[in-house]
Amino acid sequence: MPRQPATKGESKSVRNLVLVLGDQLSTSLASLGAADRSQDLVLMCEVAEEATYVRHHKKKLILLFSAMRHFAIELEALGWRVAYTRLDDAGNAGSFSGEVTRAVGRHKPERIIVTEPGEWRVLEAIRGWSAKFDVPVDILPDTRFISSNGDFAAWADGRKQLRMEYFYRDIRRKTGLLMDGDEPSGGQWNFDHDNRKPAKADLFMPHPAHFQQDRITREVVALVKERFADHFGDADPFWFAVTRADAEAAFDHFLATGLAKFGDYQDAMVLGERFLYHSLVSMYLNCGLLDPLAVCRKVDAAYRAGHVPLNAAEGYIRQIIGWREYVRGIYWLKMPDYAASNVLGHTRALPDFYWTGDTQMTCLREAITQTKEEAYAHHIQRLMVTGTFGLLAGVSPQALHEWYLAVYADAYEWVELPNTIGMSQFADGGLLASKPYAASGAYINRMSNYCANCAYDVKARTGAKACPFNALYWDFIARHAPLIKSNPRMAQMVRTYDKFDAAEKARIKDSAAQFLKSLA
Ligand code: FAD
Ligand code: DLZ
Ligand code: SF4
Repeated sequence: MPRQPATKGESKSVRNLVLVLGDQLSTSLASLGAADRSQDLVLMCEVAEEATYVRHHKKKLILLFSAMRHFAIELEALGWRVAYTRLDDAGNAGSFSGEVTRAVGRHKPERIIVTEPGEWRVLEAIRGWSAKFDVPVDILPDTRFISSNGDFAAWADGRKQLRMEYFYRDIRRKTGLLMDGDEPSGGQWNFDHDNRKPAKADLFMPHPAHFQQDRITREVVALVKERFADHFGDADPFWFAVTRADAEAAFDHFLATGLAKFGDYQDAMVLGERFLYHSLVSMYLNCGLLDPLAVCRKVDAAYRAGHVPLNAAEGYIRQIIGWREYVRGIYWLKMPDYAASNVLGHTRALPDFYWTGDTQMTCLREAITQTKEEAYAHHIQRLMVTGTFGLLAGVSPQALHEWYLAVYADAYEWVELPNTIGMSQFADGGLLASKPYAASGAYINRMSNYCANCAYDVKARTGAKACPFNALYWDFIARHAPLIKSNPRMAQMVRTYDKFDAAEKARIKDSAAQFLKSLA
């Protein structure tokens, strides 16, 4: 049983103060590499401001606070002195700036060292500390990413379109992952055309590894239930990994049970099957318990050993060294203005059912209910169910951004914001996505068995019983035709809409309006 981390650093003199944030739980951190464990003091703090700037899902709070407490113990075992402030400690100042103020007053360090944070908001605060405390502050690059912000800016410079595929190929070359000399393994960079199979409910579905709670986690569960009772989501059952060893075990379990079919079924959705062949490791990668490159090397090795097919290995590695790195590059290239992007001018309030799952639409009810219970939904549920519905209904991208940031255990602004604003809502006008992810109910019907179990008729375009995605989709095409008709991937849909007769167009408009009215 691990012991509790110290709540106060020893009073011995301190040279540098090394601030380690809750999503920096990696021993390879640049700030730790620049510090000296015999003279420097690590500061870690649980603070109310981070827990409440959006009302994070209870499971995310439990994961982070427990993983932070375990990481402090790991650091102490490695010989670091750690000053750890728990959320309920007397005198907790409630914010990073407040806790650093206390630590600077107590220890009078010569310098503060920190690895760059994952959010613009926090970076802005840290940039003010040197003047505020009259102590130099070293902000070091986050070397846990393969591409630095400077590398991405250099890649983006002068390009008209920032397409992920070309960025991804460069990272393949840089890392040697799935490369045979200068050529991609199998002679192709991308096997996505093999990866669009709808899963059948009677396939064998693996389940993610579950972990027992230890004393630290049980205390954190109680703390979060008491302090954050009004936050979205269920605290129980909590079975996530909270240590590096368990996160690695979770990934190894996926490697053995899920990876081989990841490619084939990554876009599939099945009623009652919440995880399918997905890995559920974004929450560990994003808080530092897993190293992205190490994970990809294991996948590469599994392919080379003949344990998994190439379309699975390539599809999986692309998500991590491609999409994950790319969206982070976009975030730091385009912030702070990116957060306010709203090219389509959408302003509708977020429907209440995003918080309750109380809707007759089976696809949305499934995605939202599992989000509430698991703090997890897979990519296609986020993109093509909750995301597409928000897009078609004209919900404010900023309201959706706040929702996605609050409800998932893996959500941090650097990764969530470009996925929501750019990929899902097309609010950046196509910087990130080549077309809006607008689709009628036919897409969900093709990729899932939701529609066969829904109160609405996926084949009907208009009327009270028609799948709401259908009228909303054509209404979206009609509303945004001036903007999207010049997009080669959307022009055909605009032409199809134009061919509908006036009566059908009126029915579409009326059905969409009636449905949206019912949401209010
Ligand atoms: P798998 O399907 O097993 O994929 C493997 C890994 O690839 C993931 O763990 C993740 O690290 C990475 N990955 C896959 N797709 C993406 C992507 N589009 N962007 C970045 N990394 C990706 N991901 C987050 O980590 N945090 C978020 O807050 C987040 N918000 C999202 C919001 C929206 C609207 C959308 C459409 C996607 C969002 N994603 C986010 C991306 C993706 O949905 C999750 O990374 C994925 O569902 C995590 O589940 P998994 O670990 O089982 O992933
Ligand atoms: C997300 C989060 C939460 C909920 N709580 C804390 C915390 O109490 N202490 C901490 O150091 N970090 C926390 N985090 C992660 C930070 O919000 C994250 O480091 C910043 O958003 C920058 O990515
Ligand atoms: Fe969703 Fe429409 Fe299918 Fe119902 S019929 S599950 S609302 S796509």
